[in-house]
Amino acid sequence: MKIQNIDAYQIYDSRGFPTLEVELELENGIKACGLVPSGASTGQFEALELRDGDMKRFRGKSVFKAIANVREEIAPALMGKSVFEQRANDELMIALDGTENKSRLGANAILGVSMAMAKAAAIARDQALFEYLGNGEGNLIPLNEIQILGGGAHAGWATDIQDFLVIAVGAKSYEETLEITHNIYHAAGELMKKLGKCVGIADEGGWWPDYKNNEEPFEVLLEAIKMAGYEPGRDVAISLDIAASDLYDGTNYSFKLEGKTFSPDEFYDLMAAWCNKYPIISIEDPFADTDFNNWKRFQKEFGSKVQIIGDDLFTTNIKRIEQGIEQELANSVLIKLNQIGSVSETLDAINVTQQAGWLPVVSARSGETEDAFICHLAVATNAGQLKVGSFARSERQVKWNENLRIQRKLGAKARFLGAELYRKILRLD
Ligand code: 2PG
Ligand code: MG
Repeated sequence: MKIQNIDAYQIYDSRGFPTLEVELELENGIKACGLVPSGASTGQFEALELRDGDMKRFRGKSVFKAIANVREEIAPALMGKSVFEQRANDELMIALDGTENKSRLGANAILGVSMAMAKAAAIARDQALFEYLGNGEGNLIPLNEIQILGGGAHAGWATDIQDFLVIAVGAKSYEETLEITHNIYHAAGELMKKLGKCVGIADEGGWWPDYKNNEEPFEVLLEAIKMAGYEPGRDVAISLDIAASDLYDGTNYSFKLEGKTFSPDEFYDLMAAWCNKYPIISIEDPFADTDFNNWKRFQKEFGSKVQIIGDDLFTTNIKRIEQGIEQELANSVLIKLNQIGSVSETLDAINVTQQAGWLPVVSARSGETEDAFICHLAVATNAGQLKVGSFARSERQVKWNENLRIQRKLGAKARFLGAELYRKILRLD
């Protein structure tokens, strides 16, 4: 089944920023689209998102060059190739780009084509995307990590910490995780509004808080969990994305909200104190992407109690993940398609993570689209966990809802492990 045509055009993400949609057509007329997400707290080691930088158009954020690269360079190179040769076609685009970080053609251009190709191939095989990507082996419905309060780069630095999330560790089914999260999200909103602490909605749908320090949100989370009728730690655990690279200047960490500066040792102590004080099951980017000493020490001390996720640390980059595994920097990897820029490399990143006995967490970006590709990716690879921001707004809900559809399609074959999957890396008792 040959690729007959590839086109791209500018669409807009959940922040209203330009991104691109790629439409790929097969010789039999089948068409599929790949919609590219975009981050705000991006890691320095991510593949390059090509933007035009013309301040007269979309404040520099238009993607017309990436679109031209799809039309003028990628499309002619892939014309007539088999759509089922995902890896060879991805490699061809990577070679055509010729740079280490996809900076010539743009990771956004390459990823849009790569995603559209996988979707078109699945349709051509008359399979769901998760079946095609996983060769029929994927059947694990992920446990979700859901944001209740947003901060950092997603909420005008209302808090220095980026994500305050919950994980319904006591849930026995995917539906139950959604019900629990729904109840907590609304309990937290009501509580914060009553106290005058909610000033809006952050980029990923969580509440935009107004607090004086970074610890007050923990109290709200605990209170909201209890108000909703659950026991913190037993039914519902806390998860954090510190996004600490944003807080680090190469020497020290700082909290703008509190006007405090921390040496790396002091910041370590703070992260350790929070993990000891609160029912935290998962923590992402507790340290900067270059602060390997702290990562190593933290994994040694907390790696059997807490899921320690590298996001900016690894940027879905196989070489960086392998380095992390070798040096025992963490026990989990956040997986984002556009950090690396092709479907094949993302599948490889998940595979390397799982081979090491670590847990992958498939993730959306803060700038999302109506595409639910990541749900299929998570189920196809039996990744086990999904992070998609909060439990509100359609660019988020489209993902939570897609999991319900995938589960229906799998029928009796669908599995849900919930918090049991943490037994792979943590001593839960
Ligand atoms: C993150 C993501 C999603 P962004 O840091 O994990 O929450 O944010 O897409 O802005 O990098
Ligand atoms: Mg992150």
